[in-house]
Amino acid sequence: MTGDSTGNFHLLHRTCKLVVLLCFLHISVTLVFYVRSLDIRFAFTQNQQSHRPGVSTGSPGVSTGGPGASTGGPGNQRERAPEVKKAEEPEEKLQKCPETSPILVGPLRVEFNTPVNLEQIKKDNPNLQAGGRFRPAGCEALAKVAIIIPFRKRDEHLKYWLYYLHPILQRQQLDYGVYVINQDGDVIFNRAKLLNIGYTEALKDYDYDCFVFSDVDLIPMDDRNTYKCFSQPRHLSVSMDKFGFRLPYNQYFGGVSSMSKEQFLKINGFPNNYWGWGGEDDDIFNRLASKGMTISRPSGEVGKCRMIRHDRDKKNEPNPQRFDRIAHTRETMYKDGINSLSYSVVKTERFDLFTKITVDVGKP
Ligand code: UDH
Ligand code: NGS
Repeated sequence: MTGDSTGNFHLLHRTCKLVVLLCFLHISVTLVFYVRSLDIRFAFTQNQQSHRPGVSTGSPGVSTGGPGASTGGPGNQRERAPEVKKAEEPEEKLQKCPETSPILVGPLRVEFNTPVNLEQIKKDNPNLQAGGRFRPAGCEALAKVAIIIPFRKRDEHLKYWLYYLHPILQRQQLDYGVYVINQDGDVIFNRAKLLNIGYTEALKDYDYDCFVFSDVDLIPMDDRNTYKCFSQPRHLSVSMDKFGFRLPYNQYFGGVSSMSKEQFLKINGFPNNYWGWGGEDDDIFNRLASKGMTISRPSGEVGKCRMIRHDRDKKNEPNPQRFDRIAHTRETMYKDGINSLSYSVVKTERFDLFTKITVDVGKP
């Protein structure tokens, strides 16, 4: 071997060693960063689960993490490195949902000829939580809405209501719960008192700020008719098929309406002494008017809805006292309302699609 080739060999040897060293250094640095990123992602997932237990994370139809989802043990909290905290901070608070949900579809086909069943409705709405609760996944809902349904022996209607309304309410990106207030026994029906009870009971469950009061047989025909509250009390069922898709009279406030907690309390809630059919919705209208509130309504097109046809219920005959009562709302509303409500809860049942509260409302 010549001196020249020996020199070349040494140079090549040293270059190789340097390359190997650089490779090793590169792999080590990559490995360190990879392990760190794993740690951050793990900590972030745990943080999300512990802040939003049981809340769906997909758009309607996609679900991850049910009520049983892990909430992260205290050990994991202690092991969290300071830089991990920094990484999760911007993710902690979800952005507010947009004023108008981007996933609405507009007009809907509503019919009551095809039977629906609860098992199928459950499968179609996998993101619901026990008791018929829901929160949108990707954003913080603008309203926390309790939907109150006065009820007795209308199970077939309730199935259609759940079938149509759950997907609509989810597309409206509401943080909502469905409360069916079931009047126990066979005493004459009292719709407005059941609504007062629904308001009271729902608030024991969650910090709702908006209340939608809906008959069980009314289905909206357009999901742009958002079941939320507005700066004025809202009448939502403004163009019903049974009235030829128009308001029966200007002051009509029956069917489906919504009120914020503040608006509801301003009128001392609803009357408790309308036993039987009719007039309680007119009394509510009088209460609102006497407090200087106006009625907000969607357009006739957006406010279209269908009623499930049915016969008059037993024990809900027209109330002969209703005309006299609505003539005196302004005098009676301060002593008859949420401040004078008395009832007892017979049973509370948390079903997958709704919470059913059976109540004893007393008698006239
Ligand atoms: N409701 C019940 N069970 C009853 C009575 C009323 O669940 O026995 C509830 C239900 O949510 C219903 C709401 O109270 O949608 C209002 O009932 P309503 O009887 O005052 O009003 P609706 O428009 O019927 O349902 C009015 C009489 C219809 C007579 C039809 C004759 N063809
Ligand atoms: C009015 C009733 C309301 C009732 C409305 C529509 O006459 O309670 O009809 O009734 N007021 C009085 O009786 C004082 S409906 O056609 O939906 O049965 O909501």
